[in-house]
Amino acid sequence: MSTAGKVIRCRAAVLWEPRKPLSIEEVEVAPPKALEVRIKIVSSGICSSDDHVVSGSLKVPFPVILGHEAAGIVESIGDGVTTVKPGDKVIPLPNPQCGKCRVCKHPEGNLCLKNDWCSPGGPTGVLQDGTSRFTCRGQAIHHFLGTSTFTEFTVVDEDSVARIDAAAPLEKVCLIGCGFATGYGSAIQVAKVTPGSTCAVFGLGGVGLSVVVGCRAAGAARIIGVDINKDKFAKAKELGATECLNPRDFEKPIQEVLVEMTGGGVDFSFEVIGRLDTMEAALASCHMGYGVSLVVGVPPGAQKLTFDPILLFNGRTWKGAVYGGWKSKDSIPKLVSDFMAKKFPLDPLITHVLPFGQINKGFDLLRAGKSIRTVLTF
Ligand code: CND
Ligand code: ZN
Ligand code: ZN
Repeated sequence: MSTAGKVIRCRAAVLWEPRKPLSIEEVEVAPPKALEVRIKIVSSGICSSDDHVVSGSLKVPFPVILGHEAAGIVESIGDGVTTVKPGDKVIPLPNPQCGKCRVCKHPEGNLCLKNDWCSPGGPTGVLQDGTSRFTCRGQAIHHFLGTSTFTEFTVVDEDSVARIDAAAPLEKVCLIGCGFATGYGSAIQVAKVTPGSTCAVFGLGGVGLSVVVGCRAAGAARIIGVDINKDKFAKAKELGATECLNPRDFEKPIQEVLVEMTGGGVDFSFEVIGRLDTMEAALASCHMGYGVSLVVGVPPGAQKLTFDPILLFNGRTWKGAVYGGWKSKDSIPKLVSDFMAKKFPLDPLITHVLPFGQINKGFDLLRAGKSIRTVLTF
């Protein structure tokens, strides 16, 4: 029997307040309003950005349903939706592409002004019409990054969903919804890594390893992975890192080690952790005169950086970008096609697959540094 137009009762992981476990609850998911899409989630990765909310370092309105790296199937659509239809395989987009705002119209920009992240005063946790589609125990539950994928069903704005190849394996391509797209795009199209170049990647989690994959695809000659967890090194080398360093093995700061071992500094560096000290270390690791450093890790809330501006004056470039610079609705389907054409792997990034009900175990594995990506299956 069709569920279109009806409220769906299903299981979702609700985070009632920070620093608590997620709670599997029965929630009500309202039908999509005009220009909205209801999606049956099939798989969802756990990204560090979800954990930043749990730990309290990323501030969003509570209670909330987290999750933003997923794949699913359209269950029903609201009035006026033209780009997807029921039955389509889709990826929800934590960075939307409205196609109409100033950033979407700019050839280089991708941080759509409809992204809830850009709301003046911080994230609102609601869809574009200003309301939520989730309730639990009589209370409205907030959305996260316009996606909320730790639930059997979610509702998103049409700007926040892309139809993908009907043959795509959803339990893998969910990683293209955030971590892979972010890391890979940061290397190939934000930094624009050049053939023969030397790169340093700080942080070898799911996003950092995707930067490594991007650096290799761009033809970098030397890719130096930096992480305090040496257990990440084998996978980094499998994916293209030529060397790996643990800053704790050295007396001097890691930026000095990198400058020495590269004869003056790297061409491109990436901070993929989300810490102020490593952001500055990554910048200082670049060669003066032309080095480019990219901030990919989400900055910790309410903290400021002091750094020596001579680093910039001397010709280094410091950039940042969300979502790998991709204009999401246009690019995500192409990335899925590239995966289907075997242009890059995703399997090495998936270290664990767990049923949705074990979501807290998935977060524990991430925090303990034991997983790259856990994919939850529904
Ligand atoms: P994950 O936690 O898997 O990886 C982080 C890695 O950093 C781990 O391997 C740690 O061992 C390592 N690390 C921690 N501290 C240090 C240190 N002091 N020096 C060296 N290495 C260290 O995280 P992830 O890969 O899922 O995400 C990485 C960051 O990217 C995180 O901040 C996340 O929020 C962010 C991100 C950004 C975007 C975007 O659009 N820009 C999208 N998704 C995630
Ligand atoms: Zn836009
Ligand atoms: Zn993410």
